[in-house]
Amino acid sequence: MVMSEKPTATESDFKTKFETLQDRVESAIDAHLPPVTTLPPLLHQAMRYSMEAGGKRLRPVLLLAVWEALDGTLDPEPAAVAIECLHTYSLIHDDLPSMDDGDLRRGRPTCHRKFDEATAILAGDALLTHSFALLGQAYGSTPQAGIDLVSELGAAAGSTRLIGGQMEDILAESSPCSAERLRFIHENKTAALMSAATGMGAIAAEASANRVQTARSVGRHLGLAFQIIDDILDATGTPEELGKDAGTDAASQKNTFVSLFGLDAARDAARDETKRALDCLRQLSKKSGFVADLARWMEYRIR
Ligand code: GRG
Repeated sequence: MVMSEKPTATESDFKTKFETLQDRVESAIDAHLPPVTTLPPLLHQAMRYSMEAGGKRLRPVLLLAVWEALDGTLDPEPAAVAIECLHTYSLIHDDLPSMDDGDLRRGRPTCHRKFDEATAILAGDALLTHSFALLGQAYGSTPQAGIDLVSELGAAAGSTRLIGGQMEDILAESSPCSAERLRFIHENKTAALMSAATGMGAIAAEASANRVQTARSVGRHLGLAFQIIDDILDATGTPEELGKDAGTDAASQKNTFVSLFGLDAARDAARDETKRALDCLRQLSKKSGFVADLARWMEYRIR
């Protein structure tokens, strides 16, 4: 059995740092999205509606934290907003009637329920496009970093990663789901963007290719741990503990790590991925304490 590590910061100190980074993300989102009055206002209202609906901001927070741990000097905020725009587009499209047909997202009616389906499709498209335009505009004076950021995000979001994971998840609803297939879905629907977040943090810090690769591995392991922990909590938590419905995976007969391997194996796998993320962080930087505590506090929820 893999042993867990105790967080080094208290829960309250960890939360304070997390909230500081979240606040930085909120201000950057406001600064880098077109105002709602931009023509056509309906589209820009829908984009901001979904972007400003809260959410944990995990990906941009990770990006900023890795950039800080590597003493970055370029402005990381446009990159942080770009990855959150891309993530939000994927949530808007995932909620559409032709996909998950969701009613609520981030505690509010989904974009297509609040507006209509065509507006939600276009708001998702516009956020996806905006994420790349933003990177191009913001990093034009440091072209190598700009190209690397665009290619990191583009590769993670494309047909072999995020979109491929979503496709496979849809296909797995109507045909058997093997361990390999579930791994592919988790690697791509969840871990690809987390890995891009930590990779982009290192690129915005102009780190060496080796360091960028280590940073990517941190995000990948954190993403896998995050997904398995999410599956465990859905099976074991109460709505009060989770702040959202519990038992939804079992009710919808969803393929999850828990349904395929059972709770004990899922806990072991989550601890193993957390440990791998922590090992990569030790290689990445002596100043990666906040990201390490994020991994440890995440895992703490399944103890
Ligand atoms: C439509 C291309 C396309 C992809 C959709 C995001 C997604 C892929 C599906 C949503 C369902 C899901 C459970 C995906 C796994 C990734 C994940 C855990 C998304 C939710 O991320 P959080 O918890 O959300 O960070 P917030 O709202 O906090 O940002």
